Amino acid sequence: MIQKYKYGIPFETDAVPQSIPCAQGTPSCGTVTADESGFRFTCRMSDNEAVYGLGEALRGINKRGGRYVSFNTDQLFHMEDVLSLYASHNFLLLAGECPTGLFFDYPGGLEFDIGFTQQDMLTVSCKHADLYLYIITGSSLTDVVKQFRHAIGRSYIAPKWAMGYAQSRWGYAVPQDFREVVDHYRKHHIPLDAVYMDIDYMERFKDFTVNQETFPDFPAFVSEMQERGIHLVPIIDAAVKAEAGYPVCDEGLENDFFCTDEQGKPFEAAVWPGLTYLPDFLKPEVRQWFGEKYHILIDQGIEGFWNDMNEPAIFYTMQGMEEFRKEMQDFLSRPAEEADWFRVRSLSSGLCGNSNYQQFYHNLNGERICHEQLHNLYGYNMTRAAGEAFEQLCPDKRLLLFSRSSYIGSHRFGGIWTGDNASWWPHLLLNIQMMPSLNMCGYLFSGADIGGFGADVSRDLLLRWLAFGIFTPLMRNHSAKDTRRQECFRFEHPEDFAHVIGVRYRLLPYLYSEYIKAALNDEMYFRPLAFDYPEDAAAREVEDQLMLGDGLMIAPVYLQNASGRCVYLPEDMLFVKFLPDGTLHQEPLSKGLHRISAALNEVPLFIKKNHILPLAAFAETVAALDETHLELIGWITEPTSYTLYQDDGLTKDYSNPQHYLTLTKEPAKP
Ligand code: MIG
Repeated sequence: MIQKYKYGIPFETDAVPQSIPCAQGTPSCGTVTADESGFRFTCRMSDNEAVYGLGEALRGINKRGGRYVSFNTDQLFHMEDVLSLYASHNFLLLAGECPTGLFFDYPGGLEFDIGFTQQDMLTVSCKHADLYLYIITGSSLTDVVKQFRHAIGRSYIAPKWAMGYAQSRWGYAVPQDFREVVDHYRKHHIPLDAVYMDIDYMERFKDFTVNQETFPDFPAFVSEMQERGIHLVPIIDAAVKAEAGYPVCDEGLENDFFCTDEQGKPFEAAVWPGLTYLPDFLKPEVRQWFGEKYHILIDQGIEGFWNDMNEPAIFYTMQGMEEFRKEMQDFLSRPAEEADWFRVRSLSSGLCGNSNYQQFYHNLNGERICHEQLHNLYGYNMTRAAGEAFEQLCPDKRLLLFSRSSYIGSHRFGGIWTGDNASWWPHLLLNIQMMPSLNMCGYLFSGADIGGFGADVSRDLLLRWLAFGIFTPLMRNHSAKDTRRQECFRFEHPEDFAHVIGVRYRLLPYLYSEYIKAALNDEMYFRPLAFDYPEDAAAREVEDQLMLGDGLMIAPVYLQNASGRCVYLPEDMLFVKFLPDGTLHQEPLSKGLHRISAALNEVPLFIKKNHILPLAAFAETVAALDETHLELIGWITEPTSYTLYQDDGLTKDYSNPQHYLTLTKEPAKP
């Protein structure tokens, strides 16, 4: 059951398209105070009551014991004590006696204190008491999530090719950079379906342009890549370069499509292109206008995009620079003082700070609203602009779309990647822990930068990360400029990488089937063990293993120099290891604790007893997969079946019964 409570005058975020009448009275769970001083929800938690949710947030699967702030931030350092990442996924799931979901539909900064200040207290608070609170109760954690997911609407579905392995790197600039990547991948028979284009393909970082000097015939280059089985996926940044004669800028100015400053003039902020304007994506007409621009690249053969910098990220404003210069002049005009160092340091880092969000406005239905109050909706509405436009531009075709910033609601239009992580071992674990939380909030097509974005990767970290990344719907290796080159072929024994990535393709019939079914049925693709085994106290505390779809459990190795790990089996399972020679190690294991070994070039997974895992033969692209000949593996003691979803991977005829195949397997004769 979902109950919706209204406080003050909420902004309509469209996070919940399902119409739910507002309940009267006070919520059945917790205590609310809502007045001029703000909004505050408090609720006592019982000992050991786990709290799940928050989607893209730091720390473990169980969020208890921490603080979190929903305030979308271009966050370069994902450390344990950082409170905000790029997203606001204000959904919590209390795993007490009666599983309860809470969704705070509030577009500004929102704070969660989940037993941090006081161990048994949950407090959620914000400055303005204008919001909707949804309280969802159900028979189980899974049931609550399903109801919530149903209310927020069906998750975006990516084309199948987008589940192939992809290589990306900030710095690829000229055709040769892309050709080199593809040449090496093909030479070493490491599967590859896509190469991402970061900002350097554009003409001076102008959205919807392609640098004509470096790509004189872009459509020809796109089709050259397509002929080699490669999809190019360009980036689009939120901000539009302020430059007379650049059509996107001119049109935006003519039509008042940009956010404005205090004086009502288009607000200027600097990002990669230099000074830019910020499209006011909260206006439907701006979404339509900006969304249609994607056709410029679609017409040249492009089938997918990633939207970046849409928190929105701001490096500085001219006003901020002016103040900075004044301070510097004052500093230079007199002898140095001890405190100067601290002042100068905070001055320059403060330029890109959150104070910028108070300085510009959205103009909606004749009302001027300060950006800060609607801040968390910006990236959502950029994704929505593209998603809505794709429905118009190519109604029958799935395009790839994912974003950096998000708010619940954007999951209907695109996926997300989890931003600028680093090549640190703990970020591999973070990736594992974040995935089920994202699924709770509707983000199924998602993944982290495999190998880590910042810092220098090591070969073993990349291999271990890939051995987890093969399970995430978005499987992309991406890294920052000036870090160690991270393409698989740069390391010793590329055949090990070919093998590990190859397992993704062997599993793809199952992974794709589970991904689509999860989207169509409002289910989670990745689940914490606690969801499937709520009565099992040991399973409830597992933070480094995940259930995946119908019959799988995964337990990735995420520590350096480990030749294996301990795994808790909540029931009897078949331990399967994909060995580098292409064969499988299969070993039935009984419920309980086990220590398994897994070399760097091996991929371990577990299949629940009496469940089937279909496997395809190795292929180098999704298009080359032979899905008519599937090997069925499993520890089968009774006749067992599996419903496999298969379609063309590109159109949207999801409900066609012909897409559902029943695979059956009989126990082996003694
Ligand atoms: O200020 O486009 O998260 O994936 O490579 C950095 C360059 C801007 C941030 C993205 C990252 C991307 C980078 N971008």
